[in-house]
Amino acid sequence: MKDIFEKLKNKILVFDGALGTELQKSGLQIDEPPEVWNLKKENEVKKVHKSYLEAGSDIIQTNTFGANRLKLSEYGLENKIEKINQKAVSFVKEINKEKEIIISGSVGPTGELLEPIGNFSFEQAKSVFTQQISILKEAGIDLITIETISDIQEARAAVVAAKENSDLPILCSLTFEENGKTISGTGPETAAVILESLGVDIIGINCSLGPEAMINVLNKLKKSTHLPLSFKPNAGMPKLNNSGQTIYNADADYMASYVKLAVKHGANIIGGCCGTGPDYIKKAKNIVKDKKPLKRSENKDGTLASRTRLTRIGSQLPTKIIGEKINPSGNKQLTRQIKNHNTALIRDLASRQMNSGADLVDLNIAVADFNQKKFIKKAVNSIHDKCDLPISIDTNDYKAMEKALKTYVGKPILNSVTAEKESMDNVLPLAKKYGAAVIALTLTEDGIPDSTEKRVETARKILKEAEKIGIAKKDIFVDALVLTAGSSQDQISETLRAVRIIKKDLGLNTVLGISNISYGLPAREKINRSFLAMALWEGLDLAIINPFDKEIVDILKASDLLVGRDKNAKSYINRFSNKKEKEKKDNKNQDGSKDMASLLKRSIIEGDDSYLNQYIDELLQEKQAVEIINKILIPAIKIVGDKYDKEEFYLPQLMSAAQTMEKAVNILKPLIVKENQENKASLLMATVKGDIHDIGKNIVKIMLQNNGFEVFDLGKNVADEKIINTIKTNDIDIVALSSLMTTTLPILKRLTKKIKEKFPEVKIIVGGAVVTEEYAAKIGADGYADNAFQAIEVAENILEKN
Ligand code: THG
Repeated sequence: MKDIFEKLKNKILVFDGALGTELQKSGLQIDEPPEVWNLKKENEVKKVHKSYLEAGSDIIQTNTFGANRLKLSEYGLENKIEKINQKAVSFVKEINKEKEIIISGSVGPTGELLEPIGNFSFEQAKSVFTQQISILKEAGIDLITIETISDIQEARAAVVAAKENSDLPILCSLTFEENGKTISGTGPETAAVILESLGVDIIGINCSLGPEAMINVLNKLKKSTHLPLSFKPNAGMPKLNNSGQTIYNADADYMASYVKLAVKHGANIIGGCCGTGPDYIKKAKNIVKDKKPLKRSENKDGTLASRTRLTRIGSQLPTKIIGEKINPSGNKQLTRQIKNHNTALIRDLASRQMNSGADLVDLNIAVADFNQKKFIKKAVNSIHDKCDLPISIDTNDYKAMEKALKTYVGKPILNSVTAEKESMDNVLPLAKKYGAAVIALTLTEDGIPDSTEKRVETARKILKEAEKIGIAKKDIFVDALVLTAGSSQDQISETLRAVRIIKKDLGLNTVLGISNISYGLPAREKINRSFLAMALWEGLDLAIINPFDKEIVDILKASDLLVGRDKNAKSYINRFSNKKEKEKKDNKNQDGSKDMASLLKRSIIEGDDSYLNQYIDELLQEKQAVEIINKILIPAIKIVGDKYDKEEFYLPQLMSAAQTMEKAVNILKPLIVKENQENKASLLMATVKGDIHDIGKNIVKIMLQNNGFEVFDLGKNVADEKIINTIKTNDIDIVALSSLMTTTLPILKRLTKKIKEKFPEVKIIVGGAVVTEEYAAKIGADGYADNAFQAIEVAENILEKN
């Protein structure tokens, strides 16, 4: 193989098309995994590879998409993992006689949902990827292609595994939904930033959508990363033909008609996913043959990200706030909670700082004689479900830092590294490995340098070490260290001057812990506010402050206008125009007492269970349990549904709202008088055989239970017989089936038919990402639901009709 990066410099490369759907044409059964054919029908697999080679593919992918131990174990094949992967590589090697093509080792998702959305840990996922990637590497692939990943956290685990076990180039390709985000809410720009920071070499998009919808995603990727881009659309959305086969409606000409556009929007590699074949690849090759890659330049701004949010930091952009309140120093209540591994206050501080204007939240759990490593995962996850801001991991315990890096979904900032050898040796490699930015303190083995010049020198030293291990300049933020004006007045101007020079001479972004300045002095906020304004004049980019001090936030916004970071005073006007000032009654009654109904409603919407018991107890003094459910909880969850539909909320928020709702209902249930407790109907839920995704189904389940249905949940990947038997033994009224993968659509059809034959009175509802209303009608289902809220409506409509 020639160097892929060399080739990418002035050529558009062509990937292959689909393997699975091609193998189905030669008889692969729908519930048979394609990888089995590496053992049973190797000639058929080689035939497909060869057809792509002849069509002009520069990169050919091994038949190993589902060849990880978890997926294989669904078919009892986990013991054959070596053989299946090794043979797959040998097939491509065998046809690659000229050694011209790049052998791409295909690595698909584990099929499990990672924490905090699911229960599978980062470590568990990493271990599954490590095993498969190590086998593929030994077998001789040229490129690791991690693809069809819909959760950025799973991508993180896979990339870290790949980096840890090989030096091969890495292509990481995500799957986006019609709304232009991954299923768990990550947009292309955010994904690009996270993947780039992890050291991925090529970023890609594949599957799920046809080429038209994918061009928009590509366009956004193009603007947010300078890395090469890979583009592998499906041949449109899958449909079923009359004999039950999955078909794709887009033909080769239609697919090829988008190739030119894709190149124009930055694609460096073109291929196809489900439903595409050699005829399309041949046409694509012809089109790109004499096309040159689009030139793109690197964005030099600093970037941080959460799962759903991207924050840019730079001299031309508004100053960003790091909220400092999650810090036990001087806070007895927080200290006590941290010692008890209680996260209530951390959650509360995270969401309140976000609502007060913080752009990031600092997480500091340093309590004396306390094992941070044992608690930090819980602490990070408590921020996850309350607040979608990037975090600053403020600890000097390297073990705890690593744990936080594994847990946090996004690109956080490490707070901090110093110029001490031990610190640089530990922190910098962690930042590099897990894709984080880093705050560099101008601190040496001899303490804080006492002059501007020595501080700048110290920053330069850290920069040099960081660049040595490949950390980008834009990922380093220098903190020239603020001492208290109470004892070190002469140091104030040294710190401020250092900010200016570090920006000018080293070209690095800067950060300061503003509140340090007033330590030990009275009326601290006045000093903090004045000092902030001075630091902003020097060009400070990131301010660690207390966002609950509305004045200091206002001063920051006003200063941004004065120093030219707020073009046309846009955000200043937006913040201080009359209409904004008038809003916010903060859930208070007219007499100033707290309105418990609003607080409970807000808890559900924000997915916060910290004070559920308290709110419900108070409400029960004057309201019936049924009334609380009907008038407060159900309207709250409807608001969540609306927000989800409007794309203001994503899956994690939906999940945590639904879980909070469930907890509230469980508190109230025992109090409801018998007659109201009767279930409306019994309903069976399952994800059909072969389908291992149940993220959507679990939400629907909670919602249905909360709405009075008795739910029998059989889980995921459920065999037909088990479903049939449960209908019989539990006298089921409604069966709700979901399918998230195109390959399981035919099973949905088969099962619907079986159920209708045996139990004509039982009603069937179907749903899931790949199911359409048209398809539901075609297979004879009684209802179709697009989301959890519709599912309830549909189920209730069915009952009314009976
Ligand atoms: N640089 C960097 N990181 C930092 C600092 C810095 N992290 C910690 C600190 N300095 C910034 N954070 C705080 C947090 C709280 C306070 C000051 C700075 C503080 N707390 C009150 C006290 O200690 O008395 C108590 C507040 C309360 O009761 O809630 O002042 O310089 N990179």
